Amino acid sequence: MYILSNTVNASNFVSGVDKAFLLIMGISFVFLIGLTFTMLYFMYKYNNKKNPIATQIKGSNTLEVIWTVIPTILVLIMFYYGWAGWAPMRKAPKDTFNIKVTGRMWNYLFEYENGKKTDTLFVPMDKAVKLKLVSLDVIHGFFIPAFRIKEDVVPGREKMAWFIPQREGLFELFCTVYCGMNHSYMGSTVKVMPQPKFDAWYIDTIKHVSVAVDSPTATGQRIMKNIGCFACHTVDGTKLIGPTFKGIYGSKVVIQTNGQEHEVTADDAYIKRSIYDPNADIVKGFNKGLMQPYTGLLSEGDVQQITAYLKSLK
Ligand code: HEC
Ligand SMILES: [Cu+2]
Repeated sequence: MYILSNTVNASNFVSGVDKAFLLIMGISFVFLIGLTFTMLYFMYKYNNKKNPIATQIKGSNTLEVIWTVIPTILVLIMFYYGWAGWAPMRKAPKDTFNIKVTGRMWNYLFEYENGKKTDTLFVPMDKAVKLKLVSLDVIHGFFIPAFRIKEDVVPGREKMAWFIPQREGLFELFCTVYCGMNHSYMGSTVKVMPQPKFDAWYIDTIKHVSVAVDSPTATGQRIMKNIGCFACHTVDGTKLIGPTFKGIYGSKVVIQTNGQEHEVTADDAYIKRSIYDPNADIVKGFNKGLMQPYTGLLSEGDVQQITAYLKSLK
């Protein structure tokens, strides 16, 4: 996969943000150089040997005015460029292509208005794209550096971001907030396609993350990979944040329900309950509240495919 590193005009916000950044950087640089050299010059000119008696300046209106007015003007200029770059980001145009972004430990899920769901963000080129950002657990940070788009994704709130992608290609997408052990898994990609190509991709789908594949268990595995189950579960016997799936089907599991310990057999119903309502029964030795319910994200059919896959993990 080739990620574009040249981001000139990758989105409509690049020039505004870059202008503010370069201006502030430039002013800081001028001050750094200016102050350093002034300091060195004064050290030379006013040292004790050359200038034994120090001159005291008491009350100078000229100086007061200079060091009040000049910084004020500089700060206002910086504010103006910052504001001019930021304000349009808060006001999306009316006609947008809408995508819902769900952040959770540890992946982003992108849902389109036709029901398509992906783990890579697909967007049409030269069209305003509006994102609705929600988090199911903790605060995540949605960041597409090439587009100069960054927005906190806060649980219990709905945030908005919009942009017009202007270059075809692949761009990086990050979570900027350290959100737990596998925070780095939240990295993903944005794929920008010209409108006709995008349309073809958009129409040509079945509803779910999955595509039908030959082997009876491959679909389940693919669904789980796309939605991020393997951030917390393995299939090789290793314990991560959640129990391993190796040999899970039909095994005896000790769980706690409302603090009461008891043993159940991991059958279809148990697996379904573990996916839709994971915090009702907690597997002994694991923590509550880490796995979030997948209600609405996985259909009954998806759960059946997942169960079929888990059954195959002897
Ligand atoms: C953020 C980490 C995390 C993610 C992501 C996650 N789980 Fe879990 N899962 C856990 C933890 C922790 C437990 C143990 C506590 C409990 O029972 O809720 C668990 C328990 C389970 C169990 C019961 C396991 C057993 O040994 O009895 C099943 C089944 C399960 N998860 C399936 C899934 C599936 C399927 C997905 C993806 C759709 C998924 N999990 C995604 C953390 C996660
Ligand atoms: Cu995150």
